[in-house]
Amino acid sequence: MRRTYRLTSQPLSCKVTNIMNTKRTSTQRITTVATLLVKTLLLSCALVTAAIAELPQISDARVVQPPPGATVAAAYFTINNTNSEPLQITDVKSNIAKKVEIHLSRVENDVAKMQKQESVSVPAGESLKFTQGSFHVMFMGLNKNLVAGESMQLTLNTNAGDLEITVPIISLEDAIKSKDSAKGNKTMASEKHEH
Ligand SMILES: [Cu+2]
Repeated sequence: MRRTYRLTSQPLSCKVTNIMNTKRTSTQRITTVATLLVKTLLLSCALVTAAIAELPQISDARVVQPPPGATVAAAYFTINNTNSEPLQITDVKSNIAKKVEIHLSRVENDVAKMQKQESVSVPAGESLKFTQGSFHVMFMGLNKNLVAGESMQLTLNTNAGDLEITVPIISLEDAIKSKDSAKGNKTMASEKHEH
């Protein structure tokens, strides 16, 4: 059975409250108990961190709200492969469009083109940016209005399991502010797709 993980776009962290600092103890016995508790907390945190470290981390996920009438949109994010094995993204799925594919943008003879990728590999311990002008998840034949402020679900099928990501939909203005080029949304519709 495939493993499915729900990922948020926030970095995961592990909080440990050091009870040694919050509880002043007067007897040796209580201090020992407190030390044991701290050790247990630290150990369980270390175990949780180890388990999480095997999962890829997704950050900065976003879809720019397409202009009215647009039939395509693209999702961008950064994926960090914290595992010691290469990560293979083999497929992408979402119910917001008829067709969902991984694309790579490139410029050939001054013409911007996008090419479907059968899979994308992220080397062990490295991260890969899905971004304007590079890798992106392309939604073609949108069957849902994408509204800024809302979010959409995207599933990445990988060799580490299926990663379910909640992707915030952002306005073009916010995208420009965060350096996603405004040009991007226009060229996205006019760029040629090769399959
Ligand atoms: Cu594309």
